[in-house]
Amino acid sequence: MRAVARAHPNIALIKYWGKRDEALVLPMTGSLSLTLDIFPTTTSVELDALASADIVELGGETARGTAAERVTAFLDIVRRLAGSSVHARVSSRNTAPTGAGLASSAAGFAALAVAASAAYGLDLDGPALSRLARRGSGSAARSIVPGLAIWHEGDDEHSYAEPVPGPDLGMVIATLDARPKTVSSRVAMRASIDTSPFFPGWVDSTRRDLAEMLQALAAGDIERVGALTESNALRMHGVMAAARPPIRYLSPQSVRVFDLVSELRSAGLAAYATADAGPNVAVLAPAADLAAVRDALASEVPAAQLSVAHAGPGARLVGATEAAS
Ligand code: 2P0
Repeated sequence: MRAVARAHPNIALIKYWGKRDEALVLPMTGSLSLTLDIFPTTTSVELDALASADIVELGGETARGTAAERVTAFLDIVRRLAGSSVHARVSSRNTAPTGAGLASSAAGFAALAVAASAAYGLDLDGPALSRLARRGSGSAARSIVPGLAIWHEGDDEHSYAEPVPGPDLGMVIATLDARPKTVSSRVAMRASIDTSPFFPGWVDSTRRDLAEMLQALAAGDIERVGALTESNALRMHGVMAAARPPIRYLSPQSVRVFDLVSELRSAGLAAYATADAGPNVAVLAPAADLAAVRDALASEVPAAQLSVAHAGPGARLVGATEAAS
């Protein structure tokens, strides 16, 4: 069987930073994100009864080392669920600019979860797909879901993402530095748990932020949604700044964008900044204001590559699943 799936990246408004269980990828807290409509990843999975190992191709090149091992470990989970020992050919293509900090592992493992489960004949509903995607990369659990998504903390059975209603929000992604990061988020999360004295405070305050965010979204209170988004991101960066040795992903240019976004607010635009495990900044705004935010940033930070994103679709099969020829 062969199946092809497509998924989009997501950016968290309330961040996932720290695992309670590394093997099952269970988060310390819930998180909440917006799946975007730009930079999709398309992945095909084809079963090959004659192959003696999985064959993994990423961006047209044969994957080796950790990247290939993560895909094979993920397929092992799918095979266990399907009661199969057949290997697969996986081919995945990512459209985000390399190193854009656009959670390509989220889109990648969400697309792989949908394609692999279909190819192996599993019939999984949304929560089951999200639980499966989570095993590949935590944030992938959220890219299964369209638009606003909450990923619940909890045990293996209950830790999945599901849609959350809310206002029509989008993001302007400011890519400031496309070089790959030197510390992976997986390693940085572990260092934060092990050495940052602020980590317990992060867990408590993020749980409160998440509850408050759900109320603000339900009320359509964009100012509250934005203020929580910006504050939660800076708290995450504060937690890792307090690790030993310290971890800092934000660059002087990132900080400059946070300042510019604050100036945009003074000028009357509802714009709020967030940043993940890298120097690039995502600016949250009502969908109707995204073009104005992009134009304002374009004149102030001409070196940044700016991409406008609206709420995007959840991971899904593209075309019919078919018997391999
Ligand atoms: C997030 N990040 O909520 C946070 C904010 C980065 C900063 O989820 O170890 O690639 O594969 O579960 O999902 C990035 O972490 O980590 C991430 P793993 P993942 O979007």
